[in-house]
Amino acid sequence: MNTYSRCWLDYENPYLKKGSYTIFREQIQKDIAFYAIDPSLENTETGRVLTKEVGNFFSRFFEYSLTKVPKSGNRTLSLGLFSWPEVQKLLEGVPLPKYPEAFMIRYVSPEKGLVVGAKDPKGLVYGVFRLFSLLQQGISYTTLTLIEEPRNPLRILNHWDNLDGSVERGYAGRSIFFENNKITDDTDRLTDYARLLASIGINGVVINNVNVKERAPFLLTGEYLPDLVRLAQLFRPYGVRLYLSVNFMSPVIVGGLDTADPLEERVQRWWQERAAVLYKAIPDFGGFLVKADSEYNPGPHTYGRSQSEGANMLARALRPHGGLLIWRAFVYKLQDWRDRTIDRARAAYDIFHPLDGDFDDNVILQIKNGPLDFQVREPVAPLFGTMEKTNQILELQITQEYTGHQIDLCYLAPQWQEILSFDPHIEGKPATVASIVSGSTWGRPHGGMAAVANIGRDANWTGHWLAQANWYAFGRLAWDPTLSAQTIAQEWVRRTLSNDESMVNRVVAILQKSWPVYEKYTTPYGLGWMVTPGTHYGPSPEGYEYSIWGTYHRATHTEIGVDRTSTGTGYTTQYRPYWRDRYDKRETCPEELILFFHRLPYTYVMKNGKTLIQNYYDAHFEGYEEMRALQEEWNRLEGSVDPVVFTEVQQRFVQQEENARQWRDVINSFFYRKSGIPDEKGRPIY
Ligand code: GCV
Repeated sequence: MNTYSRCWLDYENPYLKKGSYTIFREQIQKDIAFYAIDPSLENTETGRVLTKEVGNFFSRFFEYSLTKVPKSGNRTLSLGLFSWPEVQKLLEGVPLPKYPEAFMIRYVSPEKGLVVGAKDPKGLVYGVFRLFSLLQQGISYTTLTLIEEPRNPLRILNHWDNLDGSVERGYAGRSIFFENNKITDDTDRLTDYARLLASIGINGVVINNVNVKERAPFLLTGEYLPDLVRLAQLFRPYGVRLYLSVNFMSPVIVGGLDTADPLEERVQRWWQERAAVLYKAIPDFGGFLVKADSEYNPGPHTYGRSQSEGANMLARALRPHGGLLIWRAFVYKLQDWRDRTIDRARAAYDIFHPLDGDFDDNVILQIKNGPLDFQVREPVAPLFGTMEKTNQILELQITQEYTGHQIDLCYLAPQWQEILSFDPHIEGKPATVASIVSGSTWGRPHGGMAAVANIGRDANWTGHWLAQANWYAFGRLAWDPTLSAQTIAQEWVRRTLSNDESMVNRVVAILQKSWPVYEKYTTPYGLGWMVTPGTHYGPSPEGYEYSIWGTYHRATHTEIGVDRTSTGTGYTTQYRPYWRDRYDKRETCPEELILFFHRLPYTYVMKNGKTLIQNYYDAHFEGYEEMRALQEEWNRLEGSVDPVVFTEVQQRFVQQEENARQWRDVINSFFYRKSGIPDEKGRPIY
């Protein structure tokens, strides 16, 4: 009996073994009876992992075992590096991918069998998991020639886990890594975690919160080293590198120095020594992630130094060991709400854009998708189109801080897809956020995607069962940002809930509608920030209005929103002219973001001929009804999915209904009470 879910790697899930499964199984049993592994991997961790995975998959999913043979041949699954002559023989004449982590899967013939070849051991692990994914979905392999390589070099999860076991913005139970200021030793679960990551191509994990507080700075000391070594060893065969968040003040907090000034030699030496100790113990340690000069976390500004001076100092300590320094661009000042000269949305660009070209080559700037903070919808951060000489990582949030706490359903891949495909309109250079962060637009050596994990110790890992799809989707998009949210959802449902075609379509439809529905009953048109302060769940229209956080809508009885145009706060001038001009004008500004960029009267007439306030009322009434329709559609799936999954999701929908009703009525009442304008349709407003 499993105490926790194997998610999309549950090869015994009976709901996946229905319909055409039996025919498929008979076929594969005829076609594949043996397996062979590259002898150069025989005594390596990768070799052991592959052997285990092959055994596990065939015995549990297809319910028969493959016999190990020394070489490729009749009815054999051959697994090896491109350097293995057996693989070369099987892939003769086929152009092989050249990049690290790439793999190739090919069914050669019944006599020669199926081959997974790769450039390096990591690629081979990815290839094997990919093959199993295809087989699990019942995809025909007899004409298969598949070459894949990741578009992003870095595909990293950020855990906001604290050493006491709590998780900041975590909605899935306690940390899988920490408890009582110790690193946990639940090897089985952590190994399954690493397997799940490898199976979707994630190659790095930052295990601790970017707010490095209480005991967390001590992760850098000898005290935790043996446990970090243990974690790194556990991750290594799955191609996952370990990273740590560090506190910029560490030299003072744990080093006994009286300063953390990046230009002080003693400080530099301290970091160099810490890095050397870490790398001696963990040669493939990934590097540091830093939140500095942000939300009470000190940084170089404390000493009058710039962000690049701070980042480069740390990067130079890591550089001799091949380490990376990931520096967050989430830097802004807390403010007095009375002060209208400050617009928080401007902060990252104002601080970092002048530093383009100043960062060392092993520094990567990690930029949140939008200029504020993971709202249900924000424009894409302007730094993405304007930092030509800086490595960049896109930071997304899988954990649903502002999108329903994994109580409300919100499949985020459609949002991420929009962000990744955004074209910043760089003059003379076709580009998207995806191509920029991958490094390809400007030929940067490093780049990729990171996301704040939604994972905890709950039996289903993510609180809401369907929130597993967000974890899954992040990995798949980081591997290939051109995949569609719909395709990923289909894949996830087929591997997790049911392989029945009509079930797949119905669950995918629920997932695909969930983000737009959540947006409608919360804060559409780019308004954001009407959440309950602190928790960020449920409505509180003026909760952030008179606070220090710089997130205001400044509603009066006639109008609402912040004027961020060229003649307002000037935020739009941070974009390339194409977008600046479009965002500047009400007529050309995309309506889904209009209240992000413009301050509008409630009576402003929108493209559909209705006023802004009427659209707001309609969105909330409709959003609630649409949420109810998703709930009812789920209720109709009883009997077609695992009963535990069915019931637990059903319970979440009950909570979501209450939340959606609350949002609808609180927001509508707020608008009505401010404006005195009634709903044209006379629906109840309080
Ligand atoms: C980890 C928001 C969240 C904080 C988070 C911060 C960040 O402000 O509410 O919990 O801190 O973002 O991204 O650093």
